Amino acid sequence: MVDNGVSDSLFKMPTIKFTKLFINGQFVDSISGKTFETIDPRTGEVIVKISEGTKEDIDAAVAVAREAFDTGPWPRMTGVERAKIMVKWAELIEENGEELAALDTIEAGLLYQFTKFEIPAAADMLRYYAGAADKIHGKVLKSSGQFHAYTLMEPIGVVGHIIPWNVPLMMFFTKVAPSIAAGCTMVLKPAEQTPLSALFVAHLAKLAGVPDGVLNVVPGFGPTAGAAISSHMEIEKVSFTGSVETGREVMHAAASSNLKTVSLELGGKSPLIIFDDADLDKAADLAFFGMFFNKGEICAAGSRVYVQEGIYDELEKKLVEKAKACVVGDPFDPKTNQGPQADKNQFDKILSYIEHGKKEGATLLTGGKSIGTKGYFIEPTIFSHVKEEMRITQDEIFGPVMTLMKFKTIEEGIKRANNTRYGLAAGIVTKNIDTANTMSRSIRAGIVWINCYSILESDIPFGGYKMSGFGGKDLGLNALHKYLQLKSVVTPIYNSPW
Ligand code: TXE
Repeated sequence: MVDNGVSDSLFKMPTIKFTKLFINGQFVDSISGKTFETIDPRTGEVIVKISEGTKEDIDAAVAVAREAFDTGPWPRMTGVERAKIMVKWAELIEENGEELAALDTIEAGLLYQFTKFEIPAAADMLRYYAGAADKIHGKVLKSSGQFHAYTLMEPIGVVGHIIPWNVPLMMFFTKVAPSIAAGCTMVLKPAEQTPLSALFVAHLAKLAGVPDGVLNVVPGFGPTAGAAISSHMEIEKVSFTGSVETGREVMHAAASSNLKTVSLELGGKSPLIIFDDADLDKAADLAFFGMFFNKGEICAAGSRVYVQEGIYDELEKKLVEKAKACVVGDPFDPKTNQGPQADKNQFDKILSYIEHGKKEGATLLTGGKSIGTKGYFIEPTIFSHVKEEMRITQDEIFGPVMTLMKFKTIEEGIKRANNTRYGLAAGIVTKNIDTANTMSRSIRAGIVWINCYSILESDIPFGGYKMSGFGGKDLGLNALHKYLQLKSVVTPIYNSPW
């Protein structure tokens, strides 16, 4: 064991096979020949060099995606034909699951035991949208007598996907599965921290029979490759998950280029409200999981925990015990509960928020420090005596930092839960159905979990209210419609005067 908890014997570096841009069904060097390094967050050391896509590479990828959309088979196939290929792709993902899981663990610090769930979930997402691919249709409209009219649902065209690093494969398929089922072609930029699994699944897409040019993956940085997507004149839609600040830039670029449609899934500062009637142990488990799952790098993390006064002291005690017992270390080790933060920026950001919290006068109940001298490990941290206006209560920290607060009445619970510029998710813990119903209707968030937390499945729409985003939800059948557009067709019935 070295001092950051990474055991050499558990170091499972997979052989890295794909490090170049995937354009038109081929792995190619970037036009500039530039590369960048992807980093192992367990050690801060380089894993491998990746070809760095810039504007020229995005242009090349968009050109082939355009060609594939305008003249290629993908948008013209039947839904059943697309579905067969998607199902084959899902099978290949499962067959290569261990290797894919290791790539997300090694780049993003996800627990290996979790990535093994991530793989079948990603494959099922493909199957879910494959099942919808042949059910895309319009409607026959009321005729005026002379005219027959109907609608068609058509793929929107070339799509640009810009995704983050926190759950790389889930993010990839959240965007790609519905858009590819819809018949779109696309260019996807993975986050610079986590390009490996995206490149690997692109290779599997080709093996499954996805035609060249339909799916292009261009790793690179945000201000260059990412901005080239959001400002591209030949991309009809951009779908983005990431920070509010970058979401704004994406919107600006879309507005000042070709007015492409934009979907944004941005951050959150989600409340979990626990009422006096809750089962204490279950509530503590749920609050702990809701906040610390994936080291807090989950946009829906329940980072503001409000506990009703009758059970506050006991619950606080239980949460602190859990945090102290949490094993932070090598994400490949099955005994580990929390791996490293995904990168140095994130690590520094979280530690600086912890310092803010202390300076602002919150009480640090447990944690608050980094662990070891290598890698990006941070103790699970809980603050109490937190005020609503503090930065640790208002800003998305995206790390293992819980703010614990006390409330008295249901009205106060509602008011404080809604006291945020975000509106991604919320959780309620109660045995009282009236309380659950009142809360779920009063909280302004895109998803409300009652007596559970962070349950995300292919058929449950996910996306925010307020500054957590807009432009159509991810997941669910609604997501398919983000990548379709409606056309009306009108024709005279007979004996037309026209
Ligand atoms: O995000 P960015 P970062 C939040 C979380 C985190 C913070 C910063 O609070 O601490 O954002 O993370 C690409 N034009 N979330 O810096 O910058 C970038 O290359 C086009 C919440 O990683 O938003 C990457 O692919 N693209 C979140 C993607 O945008 C640009 C998940 C996300 O990066 C760009 C991640 C530009 N100008 C972070 N600049 C969630 N909602 O789940 C960057 N990118």
